[in-house]
Amino acid sequence: QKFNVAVVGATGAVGEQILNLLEQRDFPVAELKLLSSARSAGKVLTFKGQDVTVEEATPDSFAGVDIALFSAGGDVSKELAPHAVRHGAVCIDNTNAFRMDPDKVLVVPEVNAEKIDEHNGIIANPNCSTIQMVAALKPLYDAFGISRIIVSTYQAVSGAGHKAIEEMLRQSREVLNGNDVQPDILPVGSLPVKHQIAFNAIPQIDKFTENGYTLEEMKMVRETKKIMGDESIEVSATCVRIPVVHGHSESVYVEFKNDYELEEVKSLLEQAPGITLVDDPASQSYPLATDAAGKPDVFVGRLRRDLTHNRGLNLWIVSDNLMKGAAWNAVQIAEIIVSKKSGRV
Ligand code: 11C
Repeated sequence: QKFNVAVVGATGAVGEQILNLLEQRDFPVAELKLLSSARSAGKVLTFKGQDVTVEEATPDSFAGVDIALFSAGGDVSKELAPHAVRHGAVCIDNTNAFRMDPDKVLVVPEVNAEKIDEHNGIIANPNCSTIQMVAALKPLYDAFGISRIIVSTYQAVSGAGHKAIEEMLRQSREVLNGNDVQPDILPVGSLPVKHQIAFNAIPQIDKFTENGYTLEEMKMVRETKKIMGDESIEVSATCVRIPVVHGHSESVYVEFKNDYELEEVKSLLEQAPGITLVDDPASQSYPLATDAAGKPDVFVGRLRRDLTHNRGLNLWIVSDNLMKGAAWNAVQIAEIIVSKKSGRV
């Protein structure tokens, strides 16, 4: 059985990876619709050797579509996903539009795949920095319970799209050539103040909220509780943009409810789906963004018992933000949906 698939935001950084994955995974596509804003409409992309012209996304673009993957920004999803649902499509939405809506499920297959069956037409894909953290912590949560998480992130510029990547590379060349830098996009394109990202670390991702935390930080707090299905987990986050192109890195302190052994943690992570353990200080082996780039897994290492709390564990979690953090998580969900529709599970 094959399915009509629409990719909304096909020319963006995430849309590009979704197309690559649909091709590499030989996803059962009958007809593929590539949709975008009016600005990008008319571009020609290639899928399995065939040229496909990008069309402007409108409420009627979804007639006959079975699965629609959205990654064109929250406003586009809010406007168009309900129309896709009206036309009978299942939407997998990569934006912040529906994540915290109590009627919408928020899914990381390694954590709560069972929620897919409860969808009302829209399945929300979490924020990249949340996905990699919960995927790594889930097996530990199941074994020991989690009372508290304190996370600091080191996030790649690709999380802010193609233009942010170009800006980082351009600024790096300017600095190396001894020229002045004119920041243009980061930290937030729509805000008036911009900061240099080349050779810098910017402790702001997305806008500030009323409590002094940024929206990115609050996404990590709220989404973690929803995906884990446990409002009692205390989460505190500091999110920082660094001049890396692909791959978010995270320093995570997790406090368990029960006692744990480090060897048990290692063996749980070794067996966990989608997780690769890279943890050998003797050979200086630990996860690196440059190794994670382009790969689907979440990489975990630097495991060590906290020096101040016996039930505390420190770890380093790295994943390609455009892969497991966005496109791969969405395509994984789509694969589960088509297996169910085809009666394969
Ligand atoms: C970043 N995490 O790295 C953001 C990108 O809510 O899906 C993803 C934003 C989102 O800038």
